[in-house]
Amino acid sequence: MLLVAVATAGLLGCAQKNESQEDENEEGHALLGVIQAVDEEGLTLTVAHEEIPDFMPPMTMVFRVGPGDVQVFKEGDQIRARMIRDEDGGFRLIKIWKIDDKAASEMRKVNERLAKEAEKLASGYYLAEGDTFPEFALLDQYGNTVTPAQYEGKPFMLNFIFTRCTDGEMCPLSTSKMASLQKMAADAGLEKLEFISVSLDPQYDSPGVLRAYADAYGIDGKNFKFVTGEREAVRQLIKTMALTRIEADDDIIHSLATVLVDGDRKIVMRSTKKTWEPAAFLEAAKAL
Ligand SMILES: [Cu+2]
Repeated sequence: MLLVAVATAGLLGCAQKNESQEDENEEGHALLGVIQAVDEEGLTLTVAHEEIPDFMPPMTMVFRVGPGDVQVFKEGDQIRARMIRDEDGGFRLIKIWKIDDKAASEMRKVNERLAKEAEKLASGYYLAEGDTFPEFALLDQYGNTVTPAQYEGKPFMLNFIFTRCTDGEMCPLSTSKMASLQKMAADAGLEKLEFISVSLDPQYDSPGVLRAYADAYGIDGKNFKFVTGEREAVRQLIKTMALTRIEADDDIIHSLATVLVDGDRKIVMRSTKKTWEPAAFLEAAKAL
């Protein structure tokens, strides 16, 4: 067991401490701490954590983490996570999120506007071609905030996926097609076109999980952001796109929406089919 006892009481005084998105029945223990070291090769984070009530006093420990987590986080980051035990008894952190009150409050302001836009839609209505894509603020696979406002003057492709999706015809195929469209656009000299994939599973898809997912597909993250964040913001986005999303056991049953948005944030092309064609979107993007 990799335990180093260090007093770390009172490390975190932030408001965000209590704003985790955890459910009562989530596995493991809620953990708050500060990263002391990142081991990229060993895939571990050394974290000085606060007391875990009824389980562990404050101490500094080495935790196993995912391959994306060692890319996203750095020494000094304040984090919240879930601590679980691997089968061999080793401690692992999952669902790791950086605590950043300033960024969180700025994102919340944007997402309040998103909620207002979603509320304005009468029931049964969604944003279609010709409508303005709503504002949102989510975190990408680098831990940076993404909002459509950052894309002013640049068209973007946007779709919805989640990393644990096992239906080969749904998310895995969509991601492959987005990745090939990214290549096709680059080959066509369409440098302005950007790509955004919104996670349908923000509770599981932390920035580190999305980082590992993008890497597994060999995706160049320069103009392709996988985003996640506030569950409520994702829910509102789903509503504006009229997506189905039903949680069933460990799975999420969902429909698809793939849109092309122009530099003025107007939706110019929208498909809800599994069979959406990258070539058709490429042609539409070329015409912008
Ligand atoms: Cu899926």
